[in-house]
Amino acid sequence: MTIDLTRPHRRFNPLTGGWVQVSPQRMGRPWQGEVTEPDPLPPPYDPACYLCPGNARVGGEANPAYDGVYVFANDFPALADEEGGGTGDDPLLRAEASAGVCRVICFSPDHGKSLPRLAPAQIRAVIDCWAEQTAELGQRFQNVQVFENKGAMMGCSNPHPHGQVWATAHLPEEPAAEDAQQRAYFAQAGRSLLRDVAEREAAGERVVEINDDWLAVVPFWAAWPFETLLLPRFAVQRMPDLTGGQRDSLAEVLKALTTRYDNLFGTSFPYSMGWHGAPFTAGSADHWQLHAHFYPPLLRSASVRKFMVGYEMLAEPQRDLTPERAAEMLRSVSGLVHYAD
Ligand code: H2U
Ligand code: ZN
Repeated sequence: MTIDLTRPHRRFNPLTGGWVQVSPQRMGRPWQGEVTEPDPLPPPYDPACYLCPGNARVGGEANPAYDGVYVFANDFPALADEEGGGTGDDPLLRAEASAGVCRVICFSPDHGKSLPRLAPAQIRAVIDCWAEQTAELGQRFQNVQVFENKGAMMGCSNPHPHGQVWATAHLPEEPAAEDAQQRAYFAQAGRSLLRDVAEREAAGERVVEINDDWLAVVPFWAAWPFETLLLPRFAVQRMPDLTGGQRDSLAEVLKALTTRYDNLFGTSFPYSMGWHGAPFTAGSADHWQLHAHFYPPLLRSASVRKFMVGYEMLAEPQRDLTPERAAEMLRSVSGLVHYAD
């Protein structure tokens, strides 16, 4: 590299085709803005929680006394499960119908235990559920988006560990951009973009967690302070294609990565995470590689968050903390013992 990465520079995100402004010299600037309270650690059962076993949901329906992973149809779905009609023909006021399905996935009956505090076998059950949902909904919909909003800071409505799945007949913007970028790279290089990234990063300074099958790195082009990219170290296009062994080793990496996140600031680390796999579109998906993104908002403590505002909204994402320093900080805390245990 011929440019000085200790001075202001921009980095390219080959997965989306976007750029990020990196400003390492600003790390020391004083902070006089918002300070929010960390989320308190919740009890194992909350009688007022609409996701706990046996409790009534907002719509009135009661959850069964479930003891593992529990999936239900979202009572307030963002999409309608039937084909609407057509598209408008005004090029300036354009709309198109969108159909889909929204479900909620409770990770475990324990209200107080988020992913890092679940046993590996329980995390494996969550992975199996993600894979089943993807396979089932992929038969009817082009895109299946599995994700988790965690923490009030990310707009999560409830601390009970849960995620969501939204399946849509259309391909939404983020996966569409990744589809185009991976396709172009594959056409030009004859190899998978993310397999090349995984190989390039495996021995490098941005690694946070690694085992024989999986690699978690702060990507070179990360926009969020402690953003990570979770990559398989083998070719795989979609979650249902993972073998039992690959799911077990994924459970290990997920537990270790989320334990590091929580230990970093001694708080239940908020984030939005989710999976991107090949869409269920006709034609070859050879250019695709399955992966997960973690986008946490915290910057300097349990209460100081990064805002994506002025310049980010109007120009492009910007960060002060370098991805290399973020990876070093995540590596410096335990991935084995959670602060609350
Ligand atoms: P969050 O993961 O962002 O907290 O969203 C939780 C989802 O749970 C949200 O989409 C749904 C909301 O519509 N929900 C139900 O389906 N039933 C309920 O009783 C409450 C919340
Ligand atoms: Zn609960």
